[in-house]
Amino acid sequence: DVKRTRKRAGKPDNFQAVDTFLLEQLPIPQALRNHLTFSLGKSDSWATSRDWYQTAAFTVRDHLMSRWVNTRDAYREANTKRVYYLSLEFLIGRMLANAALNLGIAPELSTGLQEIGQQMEGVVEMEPDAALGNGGLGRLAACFVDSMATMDIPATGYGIRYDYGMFRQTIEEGQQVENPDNWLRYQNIWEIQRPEHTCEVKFYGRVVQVHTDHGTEHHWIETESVVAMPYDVPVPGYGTQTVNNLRLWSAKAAKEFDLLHFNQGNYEKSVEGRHGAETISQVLYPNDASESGKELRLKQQYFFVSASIQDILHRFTNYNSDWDTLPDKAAIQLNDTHPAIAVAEMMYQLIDHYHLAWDRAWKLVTQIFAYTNHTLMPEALESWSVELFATLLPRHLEIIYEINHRFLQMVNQHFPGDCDLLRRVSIIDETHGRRVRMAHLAVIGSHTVNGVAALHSELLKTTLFADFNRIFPGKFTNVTNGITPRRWLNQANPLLTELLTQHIGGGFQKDLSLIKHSEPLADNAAFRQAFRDVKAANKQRLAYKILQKTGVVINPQAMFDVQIKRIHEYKRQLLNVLHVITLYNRIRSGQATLHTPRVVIFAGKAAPGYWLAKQIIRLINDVAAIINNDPVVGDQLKVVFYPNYEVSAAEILFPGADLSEQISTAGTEASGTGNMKMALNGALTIGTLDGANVEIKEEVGDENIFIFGLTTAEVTKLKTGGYNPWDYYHGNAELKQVIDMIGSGFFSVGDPARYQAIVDTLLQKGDQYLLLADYADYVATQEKVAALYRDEEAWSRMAILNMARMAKFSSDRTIGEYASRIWKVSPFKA
Ligand code: B1H
Repeated sequence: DVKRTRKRAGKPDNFQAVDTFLLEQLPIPQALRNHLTFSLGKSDSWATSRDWYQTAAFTVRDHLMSRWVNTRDAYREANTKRVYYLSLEFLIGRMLANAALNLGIAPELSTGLQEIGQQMEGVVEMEPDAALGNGGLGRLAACFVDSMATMDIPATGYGIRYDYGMFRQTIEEGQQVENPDNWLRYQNIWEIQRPEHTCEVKFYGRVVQVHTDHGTEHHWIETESVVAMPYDVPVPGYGTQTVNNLRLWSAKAAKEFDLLHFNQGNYEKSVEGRHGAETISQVLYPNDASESGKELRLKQQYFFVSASIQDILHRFTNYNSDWDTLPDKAAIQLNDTHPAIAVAEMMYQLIDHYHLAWDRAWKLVTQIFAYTNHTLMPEALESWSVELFATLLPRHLEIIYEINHRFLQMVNQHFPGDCDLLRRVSIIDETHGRRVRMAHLAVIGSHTVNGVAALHSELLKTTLFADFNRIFPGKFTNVTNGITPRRWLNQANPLLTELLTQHIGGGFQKDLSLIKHSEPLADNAAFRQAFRDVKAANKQRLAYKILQKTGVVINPQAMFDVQIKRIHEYKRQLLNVLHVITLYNRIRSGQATLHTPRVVIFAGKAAPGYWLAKQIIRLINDVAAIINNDPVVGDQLKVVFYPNYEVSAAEILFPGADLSEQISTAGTEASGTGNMKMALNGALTIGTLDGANVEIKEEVGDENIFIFGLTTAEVTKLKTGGYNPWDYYHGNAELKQVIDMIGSGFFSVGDPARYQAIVDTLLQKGDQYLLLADYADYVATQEKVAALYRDEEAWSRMAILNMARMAKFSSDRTIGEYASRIWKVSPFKA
């Protein structure tokens, strides 16, 4: 409190009372004109569409600023407990329309732009996506910051300001090509550099022990430093004054020029050193759900974690003097193990820098940290070689050894003599060379560990973390994922938003439980018609985008069957392809024309090093080329690969979907969130009992979802009993025909071997994800889907019920659970 007074001294008492700002009071057309002149230095006779975007962005930003400033001042003033969400990914997308929506000025902006001859839709499209994430995990972080601001939870997101975000995908001759995402090429209006909050981050060097009167001190010396420069991004809540902060760190060379090299006249060498430091924040690793194992990735993790923990502790010491109150002021959530080094970093700073005793520091750590696990996939579980750790972070390796030593001692006391248990739970994996297991560090350093859907959290307790669940009973819990209804309903689907508002009133944007009031409308024929009209318009919009991006003409009357997500074997895009080819064969054999025309739409990126996933993309495009150009097929079936799936594309794709494909092998998809986005926008789901599909089924009712395939238990049983894909291949003539076509070059004329590897994974290599086992049920269930689609009243009734029963999947509900059960923070109104 003493320090706070000191900090505030020198400011006039009424500083905060200045709460009316002239810029916000200007009529929007006037504000737009001002910015065009005074911020861009242009007149409308030579303004480009990008200029208009920037003009609009500056105008909306003016409406954020005072709330952003006031929110920060109010949190400081009240010295409130805060949540820190640490994530290597924030997949935000575009901000202009979202900020305008959340601030409640979207209609004025739209009419204001019209008055000066511009269309909102076109202006919005000039903004590059902030694609600082891979997929679901990164988008979840973006939905969470939106919800935390909307619910007035004092929260800061910490991440990396990558110079290049997720690569941009183009399709050339059917194949994925990765292009750099130079999203910062033009001025980024949504960030403000804060050089006064710069931190120093150290790497390499060695540790020496220094004996003092107070005991042994550890000095980490001869290190190399990198500067962490923060850029702050405002996160406006919906229908509230709260604007929270997202702080993204950028790496800068510690010395702009290495003077030694410079003085020796070696100008190039001095610039090289700078380059080395700045590569740390240069690019997002694009390996969704599998680890890269690269030294630079560990550097990225430590870089942003160290800067963030320094920032958190500086803020704490500025306003507090008793370390034991730290858990009353800070809760830190680890978004997967990517920031798990924070556990060691907090110990390092508390002990080596602030001179706390080990036990006191450790108690604080375990009261502050919580960890969210997002996957059971073994290839995603992070571990770093002890040698790399020893080189890059020698002091942290010592700290991890000490944490591990004390932990194993504790385990040994509770489970005496169980050496195998000790080996299994140790932070150090001794079986694959010596490696540091980041998940073990995260579990041991956290008070709570959660999975992201009920099934996933149960599997965590019974499989991956079964030992830890015995050691720490009660530490493991579930918090089912959610999505923000601001972006994924209101912004993406304005027509549906308007229709809902007419019938149930507004308010569901902020309280999605209100959407249940649309349930009775499922039985209202006029509403069903209006609902179908909305879907038809969204399909038109999507069909037009598809034409623009791919040149494929599609029939908007057809069922839009949509699978959009990262390309991964476990997500089974290949199973969808097997079904597509089955339909094609049925058409060709003249068995019956398909009574339900379909457009099967795929979108998603493959990790650049994941060769088989890239082959799957190529196969989809090859299959599309054959089917789309076969005159026998005509309008009955079309296949589309929509390139460069990103948040802004998702906003067009989800509202245009009739059928949502959620077909991962049971037990592999931790949650999924696209499943929620599609159901909320009135698509029906065909899916397995995996991830959050299970809870979607519970909400919508068994009769309103198409579930097929093996359950998790059946998958395990089949695998342990010895699964043989050949049995299914020989037992199903249609399946055999489809696989033989892929293997014989039907879709790769002149290059019959092209898809040998795909066929081999299904037959020779054991079909790890059980596509063949689920094929027959999938095809049969698709027939039921097709039949229902022909009954448009029954279909729309069901689609309305899906939408009406999605309340649970608001990320506001999710954040409410984290806040009360894990973070122990309450809303604070600025
Ligand atoms: C999810 C990841 C992920 N789980 C490693 N794990 C990464 C792992 O770059 N990496 O190293 C990046 C991402 N992402 C997803 O999280 C799950 O697969 C989804 O099922 C889940 O909905 C989503 C959010 O919880």
